[in-house]
Amino acid sequence: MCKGMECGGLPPLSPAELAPRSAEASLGEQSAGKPAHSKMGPQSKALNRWHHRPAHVFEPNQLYMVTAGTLHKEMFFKGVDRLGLLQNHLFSLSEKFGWELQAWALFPNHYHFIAKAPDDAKTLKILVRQFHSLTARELNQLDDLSGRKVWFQYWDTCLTYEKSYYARLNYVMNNPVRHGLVPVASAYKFCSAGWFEAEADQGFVKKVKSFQYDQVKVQDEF
Ligand code: NI
Repeated sequence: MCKGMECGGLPPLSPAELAPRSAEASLGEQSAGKPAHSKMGPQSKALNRWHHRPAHVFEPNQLYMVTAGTLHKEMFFKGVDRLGLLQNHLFSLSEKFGWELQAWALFPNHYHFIAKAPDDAKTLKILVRQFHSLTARELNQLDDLSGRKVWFQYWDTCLTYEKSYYARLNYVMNNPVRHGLVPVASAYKFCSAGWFEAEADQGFVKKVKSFQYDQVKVQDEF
């Protein structure tokens, strides 16, 4: 039951499921080479969709929700190129570690995603750490600010109940609306809502949309 997900030495924010942790640690955010003071290259072009289909079946103890925010909630990833950078790395690292994305919403100062774990859920920590270090490094190259700390911390929640899974799926898919960015979530490019509506069975879409999510406890004051 969600074993192996250790709480990076910080106290839980709320019972059991929310465990904050710092994800930057050893990989650091130092730029490896010279800062490339240039516009985004091929990254920005590849705003591809996640290619897996949405999952239909709830599997206890295999689904995780992750939320992370930037340091001081700064809007570091403003604009299509920078949000695209986040999305590209999220997609490729999920693939690399065998985590199947089910929902995501990426913003200039935070993100949420829900993913299904591979056999070894411990890789989540490495995935997030790499995600943060790669995106911070590229951002810092763009801004010519080598070594700047970009990410603050992240929280992951193992979803143990079916209802809480559906409610959180709905929560994440509607997050761009909650943050006042678009009237309809599918209009926001850096969220899974459009993909979900297009790829999932309509019955499943309807089901997820029917779940209330006002009571879902998520770090989301951004
Ligand atoms: Ni949010």
